[in-house]
Amino acid sequence: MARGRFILLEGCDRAGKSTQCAMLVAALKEKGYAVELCKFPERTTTIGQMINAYLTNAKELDDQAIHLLFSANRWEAMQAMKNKLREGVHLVVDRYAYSGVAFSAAKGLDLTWCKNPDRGLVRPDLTFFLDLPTSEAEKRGGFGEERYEKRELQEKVRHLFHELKGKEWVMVDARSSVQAMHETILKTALDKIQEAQNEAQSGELLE
Ligand code: 2DT
Ligand code: MG
Repeated sequence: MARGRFILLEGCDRAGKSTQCAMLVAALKEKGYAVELCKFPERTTTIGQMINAYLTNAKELDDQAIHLLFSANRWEAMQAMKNKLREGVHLVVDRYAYSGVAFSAAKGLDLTWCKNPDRGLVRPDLTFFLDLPTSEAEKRGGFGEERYEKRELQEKVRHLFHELKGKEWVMVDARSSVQAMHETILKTALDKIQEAQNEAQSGELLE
């Protein structure tokens, strides 16, 4: 059996990541695939509750301390994610280490320092980047409710995402319609899943 694929959606705030993740999970399920949604920060764990308190301005933390909590929140999910992938379950993931680095570095922390705690995390097989100009993000509902939803910081975060992006990232213009974005994301994800199944089959022939 082919290992599950790790499909990541990253991007600016209000770009539609959560909507697209939900639509992708639903579409893959409908096609009969085993698929689960993961979201970072995962606010339900003990570490996640500390992160939530920070983001909702209920608690103050040093920039370094919150950075490490975001990373620890990924590490505490790692074994379960690896097990799922091994079982052939596809994971659709809403934000990951790139958000971790982009947001903390945008606050002024050293880029290499920011990257270090996440080294060794399982690597995504496919990364979509939902790009949205900050001026557009601001117009969308809910912007400004949480700690990081401020124009100046968001501009820096967007700039850092563009610095971090790998050649293999799939760029999605988040000004497009929800349906158009979904169609692009679904098609690319299905191609990636099919590629994995073909690889697994050719492996079997050689055994
Ligand atoms: P959501 O709005 O998607 O719940 O994110 N963030 C996220 C970080 O600063 N570091 C991280 O490692 C992650 C995963 C981005 C809440 C905010 O948390 C930021 C927005
Ligand atoms: Mg948010």
